[in-house]
Parts: sequence; structure tokens; C-alpha cells
Amino acid sequence: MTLREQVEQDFHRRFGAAPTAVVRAPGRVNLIGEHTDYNDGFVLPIAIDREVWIALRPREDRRVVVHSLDYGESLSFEIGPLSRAGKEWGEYLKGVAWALQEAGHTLKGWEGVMGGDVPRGAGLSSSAAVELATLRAFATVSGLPWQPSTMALLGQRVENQWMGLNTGIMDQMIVAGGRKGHALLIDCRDLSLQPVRLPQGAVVVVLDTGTRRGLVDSAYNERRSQCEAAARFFGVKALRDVDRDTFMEREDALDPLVRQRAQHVITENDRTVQAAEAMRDGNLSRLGQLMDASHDSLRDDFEVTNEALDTIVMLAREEPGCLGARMTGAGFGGCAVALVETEHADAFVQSVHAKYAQATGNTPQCYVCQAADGANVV
Ligand code: GAF
Repeated sequence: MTLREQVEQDFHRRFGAAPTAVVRAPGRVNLIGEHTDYNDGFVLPIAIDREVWIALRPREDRRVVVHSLDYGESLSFEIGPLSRAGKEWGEYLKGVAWALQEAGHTLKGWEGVMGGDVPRGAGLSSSAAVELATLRAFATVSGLPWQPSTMALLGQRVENQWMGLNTGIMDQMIVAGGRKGHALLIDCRDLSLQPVRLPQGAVVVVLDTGTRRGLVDSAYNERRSQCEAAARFFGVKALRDVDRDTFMEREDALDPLVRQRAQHVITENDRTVQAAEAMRDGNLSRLGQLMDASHDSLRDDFEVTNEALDTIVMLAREEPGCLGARMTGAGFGGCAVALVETEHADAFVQSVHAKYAQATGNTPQCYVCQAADGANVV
């Protein structure tokens, strides 16, 4: 049974009727442009065919009642003044109601069943998928206009101010605005989007190391502070505004760690723009090289990989047909992404799975994914 069928069927069982709407929001995998979003830079992610689904119908009152198939729990709260009570899954839903009300929207109540298959804590944006699916649910019952970047900013506000995680805008932008068959080149300064068609002849493979990030919040915040320190040093708003030549002229005067972090961001921004060009030109080998260089920079300069990520990337690169491989998302564990020639994809998946399991004792999840549409009502 598909996830859509599961949430619809469970809805029927719980509420005694068919849902009046079904909404979905995808996870994402970032092809390149890592730790650039909070530096006002560029990212090149795809929305993937791993999703959060909600079957729902409006209520007469202002209550929200949601059952989560994944947690086997239900949540119920009244729309109105809301206070934060913890870090559980339900806080994302309450946070969305809070953010929408803060933005001046009048909300109606609804009841629904939610379920998803975006792995949690794996760097595939399961939380942005929950935020955008919930935003879609509220927008549907309350008749709110849907503008992807506006909704992405609200999702980010939930993450930053309700959940207390100081993340950038990439995840919510791609989850809100993704386009089937395309990556999006997102300018994280003005939030403009350029869809770039995925080239023929290669597939995107997610390589989940099975390791989950620990202490990621503090390490992430530390990287942000180092980037901000570098921007202050150069006298600019964000590292986006520093080009390679300016960096090279003055890098010796920087604190060594801050220099490394800045070097990653400045070179990664260039790589991301070049990767979009390579994709448009159908230049797969160039795209793969840029992905490799991105990983190396994240490993050596930004220092956000772990042993599992470095191992799976190295094993992937040794396989026939692998054009490039890198970690994806915040890092410190979770997933890598590889670009693989289509005719080698099946053998690649099997071989990396076996070799990584043998090398590390961890069980990976390796799968080809498709570029999907952003959050919508189906
Ligand atoms: C996480 C964050 F949520 C994003 O905003 C981004 O910074 C990413 O890490 C690193 O590129 O997914």
C-alpha cells in the first residue's frame, strides 16, 4: 500500500469518512552548495520521492487533531495563543500554527492523519517536509494563498524560533518549490529559483550511512559564527560578497580556523554556480568533479564529515560509472549523494551497500531517487 493510501485509510477508520483533501511535502537531497545558504550563497538541491503525507478535513471549531502513523500518537491543540512544550513531533505542527498566526493569518481547525517515509535525522530534511506539509494543510482548510518562498520563510521561522535550530533557508525553499525532473539553483539572498533539468544518462543515488548526527546543533552554530566572523573581517554582510581574489589577497591575516571555513564557503559558492552550468550543458563529468571537490572541501576545510561519510564517499568513487560523490545536508553523519551513470546504477547500489557494510559494520540504505515536485495538494 502506498503512503497516500495508508493515511487515507487510517483517516477513514478514525473519522468515519473519506478525507476532503490530501497534501504532501517531499524531503530533499542537496546536489551541491553545502553550508552556503546562511552565507547568502547558492545551493542546488532536488526534492525527492520520499515524502510526508497528510489526509485531512476541516473542523467546525478551531481545534487541530492529528494522528501520526510514524509515532503511533495523536496530538490535539486549540488554535489561538500557543506555547512551546517540548521537542516532540507535534511541536512542528503547533509551530506552524504559531508562525501563520504571527504572520497575521486567521486559521481554521482541521483533523487529519499524517505519515511519511523521509528518514529522520539523516540529512534529508524530514523536518522541513513536516513543516511544509502542515503549512499546506492549514493553507488548504483556511483558504490561504500559496507562494513557495513566503511559505518557506514561515517554515524556517518554525525551525529557528519555535524549535530553536538556527538553520538556513535551503531546506524549506526546495521542499516548497521543488520541480519534478529538476534541481533548483536557489539564490539564498534574494530567494530566486532557477529550475535546472537533471541531465540524461545519470541518476542521483542517496547513500545513507546509517550514522546519525550527534551534537549537530552546537557544531552547526559554531560554523555559522565562524562564517560571520569571516564576513566581519572582510567588512561585508555575508561571505557571499567575498570573491576568490579578495580572499586570497587577505586570507593570511585571518584566524586559521576561520580562514578554512571561509575558504570552503567561497569556493563552494563558485562550485555550485558552475555545477548548474555543467548540468545545463549536460556535462556530467564536470558536475561529478565539482561534487567530489565539494566533499573534499567539507571534509578538509569545513570539517563537517565523519568517518562513515568519508568511507561511503570513497567506496562510491571507486565504483564503475560513479561520476561524483559527496556528503549532503548539515553533515556529521547521515547521507551522501552520488551521481551515477544510469546503466551502472543497479550494480553501484549493490556494491556500495555490500562494501560499506563490510568495512564499517553499519547497515546503509542506498537507493536511486527521482526529483519530485514541492509541497502540494494532490
Ligand atoms: C541543514 C540546514 F537546515 C540547512 O539550512 C543548510 O545549512 C544545510 O544544513 C547545510 O548546507 O540542512
